[in-house]
Amino acid sequence: MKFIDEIKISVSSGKGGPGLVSFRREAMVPRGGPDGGDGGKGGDVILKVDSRLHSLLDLRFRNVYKAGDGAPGEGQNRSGKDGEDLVISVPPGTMVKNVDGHLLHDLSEGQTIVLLKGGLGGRGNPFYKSSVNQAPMVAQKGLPGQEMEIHLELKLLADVGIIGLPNAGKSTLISRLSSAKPKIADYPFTTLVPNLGVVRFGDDLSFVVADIPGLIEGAHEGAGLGSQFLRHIERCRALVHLIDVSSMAVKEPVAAYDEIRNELEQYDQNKKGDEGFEPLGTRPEIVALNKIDSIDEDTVRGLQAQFKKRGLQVFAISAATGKNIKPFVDELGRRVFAREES
Ligand SMILES: Nc1nc2c(ncn2[C@@H]2O[C@H](COP(=O)(O)OP(=O)(O)OP(=O)(O)O)[C@@H](O)[C@H]2O)c(=O)[nH]1
Ligand SMILES: [Mg+2]
Repeated sequence: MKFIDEIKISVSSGKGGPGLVSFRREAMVPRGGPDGGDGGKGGDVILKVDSRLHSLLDLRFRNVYKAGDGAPGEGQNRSGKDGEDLVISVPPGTMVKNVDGHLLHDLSEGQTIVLLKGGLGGRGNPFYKSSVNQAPMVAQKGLPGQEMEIHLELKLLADVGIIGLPNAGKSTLISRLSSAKPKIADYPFTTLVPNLGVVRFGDDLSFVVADIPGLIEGAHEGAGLGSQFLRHIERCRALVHLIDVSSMAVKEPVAAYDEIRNELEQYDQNKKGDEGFEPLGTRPEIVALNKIDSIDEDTVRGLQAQFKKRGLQVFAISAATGKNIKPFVDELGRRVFAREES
């Protein structure tokens, strides 16, 4: 089971700017002393943890990252400008390894590290001035930057778990929401292990959704395949409870809903008292009625009303056609990020 997001990038810090050879020129001062400025320092490569990030998705589009070089020194003892630091934002939990797989850093919330320092700028010619050499014709070169290839790895934890009976369309939904490509088929128990997908939200946010094998009655006692994976959703901030509302569904929508809810509650009972356990039953839940492409709109409205009457938040979607997916994802994203802001 691989729940790891990983990328390989090459990073380099900036080189230092060269120092300048220059002499003061002023009216009335026939032979001014050396006044070549120092070169600017090269930019550092900095890794900064941004808790709003949930994946390495944003780093996929480039594989070479370079900080700015320092500018050359200038006359009148003016130092060259320092090169711009390169700041790479990564999600909490990102592990930084070298090409040999050796762990260099394990970055957690709030951390910022300088991975590579920029080269120092060279000194201008005043540095070489001495009693015997009042007019040095030399200045230092800047020091080179550093270069390295790194592997970034992130163990994914799902933010949202999709639960439901077998064949409800959970895998279809995750393939609609993300680039995950799970197996989809028109029979139950297609999914044997959980799939994770990274969902883009807004311009620069993303969250992780897990599709777990279908749950059935008795899951809390180990029936079916889903039970052993319920623990994967223990860390999810929100649950999507997916319900097949097509005529092919094995259960009426409300009965299907109750069956799964009952399993969650039994699971919670069994786990009650375990250290750090937060019940699944009280987790924020969004009901998604799926396969609405296959039934008429009145029926959809009637079903929605039934769920609303029970005080549930309900969306009617089609994972297959994409209908109503946009507002649904927006709500999921709001749920995921709401807690962090508060
Ligand atoms: N008409 C219609 N069919 C859908 C929709 N979503 C999924 N299906 C079909 O429903 C069947 C089951 O889909 P899956 O995504 O494999 O369901 P699952 O919940 O992951 O099933 P398990 O992994 O077996 O628990 C497939 O034949 C899908 O093509 C939908 O929105 N509309
Ligand atoms: Mg599946």
